[in-house]
Amino acid sequence: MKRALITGITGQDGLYLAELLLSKGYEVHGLIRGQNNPKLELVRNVVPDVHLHTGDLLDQSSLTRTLKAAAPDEVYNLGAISYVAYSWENASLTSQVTGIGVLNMLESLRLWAGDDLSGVRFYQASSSEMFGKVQEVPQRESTLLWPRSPYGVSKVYGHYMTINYRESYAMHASSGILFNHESPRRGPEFVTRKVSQAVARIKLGLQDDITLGNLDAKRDWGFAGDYVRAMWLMLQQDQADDYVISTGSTHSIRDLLDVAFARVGIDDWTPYVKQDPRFMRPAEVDLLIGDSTKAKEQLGWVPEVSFTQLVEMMVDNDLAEQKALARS
Ligand code: NDP
Ligand code: GDR
Repeated sequence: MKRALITGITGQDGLYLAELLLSKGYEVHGLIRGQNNPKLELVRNVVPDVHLHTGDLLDQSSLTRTLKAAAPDEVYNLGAISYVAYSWENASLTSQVTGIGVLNMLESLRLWAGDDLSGVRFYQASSSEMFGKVQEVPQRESTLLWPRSPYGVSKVYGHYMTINYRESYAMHASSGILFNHESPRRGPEFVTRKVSQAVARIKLGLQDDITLGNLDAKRDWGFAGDYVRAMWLMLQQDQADDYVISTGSTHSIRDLLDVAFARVGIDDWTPYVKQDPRFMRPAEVDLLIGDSTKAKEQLGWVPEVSFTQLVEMMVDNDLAEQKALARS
């Protein structure tokens, strides 16, 4: 039985990945931080078979201790401060967790495994946010990185540190450059979930409107369940490498509003949507669209859920969730 360790187990991707690995017969370990993590109950409900270890990416000895206890064949480093807007307000902390946290994990792996790193494989959660200011359309593995947020800069650090450990120590360390991926488990601070929750509440008469920032930014949105499959596939290859994971289609926030409101029978959303500079960013990533040809050819990976299916899935889930909340 293979063993895997997931950091960021309480997050959207951590839960989907844990479900996937358990379904494949893995023994799954998760790193959980904090004295009384509010997501602990969720993890225990969704994936009760996961073994949890207390630790933090900022506390290297907790990582080394966790590696000793879990003895993983595969490590998926998903833990991060992942909300881009927050990263300007907490730039130093974001750099520590999202950037240096990767180094802490890589060093812990080296300390734990010693000179022979052949028994362990590492996945780093890199991001399309590293592309930032548009240099090439669509973006692929070779596209110049030009991050536009403290989060993006931190991810570039983690990305190159992963490559550096692969080249320096012959580590099986891969980086997935994942474009935005969403699901009913997406945090409510991200725009897709903010919209799907608001649309459900507006439909049910629980909320009057929604206030957003930039409606013109374009993102390549996919389904998180599809994307965790790509993470696993990367660690099953003979050689470690870096892969862009994306759908190859891009949509604006306006397109997102079109599909989400249409799902509840509202064709004109303009009366329900307000804009506030509070939700604008100091620097924006205007256009993301990925070319995942390499992942298709080498991993056999293709996304299965379309943009419309994804948004409708999220709105339907929030309608059911809000109805249940209103009843209780
Ligand atoms: P989430 O924000 O849902 O989850 C982030 C996870 O990181 C949480 O489990 C959180 O735990 C954990 N975490 C935060 N700080 C620390 C810390 N100091 N030590 C250990 N763990 C910590 O993110 P997603 O699931 O959406 O994303 C997973 C990874 O993929 C992240 O690294 C993200 O940056 C990256 N990514 C995500 C994309 C997306 O579109 N979803 C696209 C590209 C990359 P806690 O509950 O304790 O806060
Ligand atoms: P992003 O996701 O920054 O791409 O990072 P987010 O959903 O936060 O923003 C997407 C776009 O929507 C615009 N926007 C708003 N965003 C939020 N959150 N709230 C609003 O009210 C709002 N109005 C407009 C933003 O300006 C932006 O252009 C996500 C995260 O998961 C990262 O961790 C990951 O690395 C990248 O995706 C790929």
